[in-house]
Amino acid sequence: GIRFTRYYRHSEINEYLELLARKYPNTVSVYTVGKSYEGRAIKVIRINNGQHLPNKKVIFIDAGIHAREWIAPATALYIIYQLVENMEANRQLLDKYDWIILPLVNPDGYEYSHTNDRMWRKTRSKNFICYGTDANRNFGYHWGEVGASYNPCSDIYRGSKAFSEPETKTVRDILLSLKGTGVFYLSLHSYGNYILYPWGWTRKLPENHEILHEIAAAGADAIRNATGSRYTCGSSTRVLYSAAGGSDDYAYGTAGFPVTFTMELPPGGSGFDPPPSKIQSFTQEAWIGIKAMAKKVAEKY
Ligand code: 0X9
Ligand code: ZN
Repeated sequence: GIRFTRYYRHSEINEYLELLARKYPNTVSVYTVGKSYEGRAIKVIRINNGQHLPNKKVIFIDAGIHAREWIAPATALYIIYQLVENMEANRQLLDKYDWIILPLVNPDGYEYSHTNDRMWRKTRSKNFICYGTDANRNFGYHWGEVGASYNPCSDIYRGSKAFSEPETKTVRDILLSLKGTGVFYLSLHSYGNYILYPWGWTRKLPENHEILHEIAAAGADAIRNATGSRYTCGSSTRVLYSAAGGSDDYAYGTAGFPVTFTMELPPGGSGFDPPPSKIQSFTQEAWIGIKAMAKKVAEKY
């Protein structure tokens, strides 16, 4: 079975999803939704309560947009593990929503951060002189307007155009396919202990910002009560910095998700590398917050 005592590689993550699909054919479906620049399979898992009702609302979670943020894919795997292997405990949330989870958006960068450069952030597409686009500056909502670079060698390179990367196109297509049924989009990143909502491209607040804040605060409160860890909640621009082209802004602004968050998980080691001994407690704690947020979302949408 899966263990949360080390970081899994891309092939192991995909193998775990396929294993669950074989073990639980009635509740789990796994799809290859795209290929990375270097040709790696990008897979999602869809988790259902077994009833397969039409037009069911969906929660969509992704992780690993940024290569070096290893605790994010680990958390996605933990969520998958809990939802699939512990269905009774999550009955309410599975009766109301199908959960679609994409644990590793950027497998090329993730593998590169394992084999060559631990601090790699971007994709691995070739530019004129440098490699990689910041996938979280590449989404087509106010793309490139602020907090992004047009220098291909920058760590926050926006790409040659919106959705220049196969990896961001893959997420875009999932988001658009969920227009109408998708109610909650969560993108897992690290680090800093933040629960961020739109916008990242402007200081203005979105129309339902009070509800967004209430949902984020429910997550932060649940975590603080369980472990004492503190999360800061607020709009990306106001509590962190402005940066356009993020997946959260696109999901909210174009794909019509009423609730979208970027969750910045805790630091460890030099920041992006919590030691393996921390994986279990960090992922468990994040899941407590995510469940609380999903329950709050269920009161509203
Ligand atoms: O800068 C980012 O892409 C995210 N922080 S990270 O340290 N993981 O790189 C924050 C993104 C917040 N959302 C938007 N700016 N849209
Ligand atoms: Zn990130």
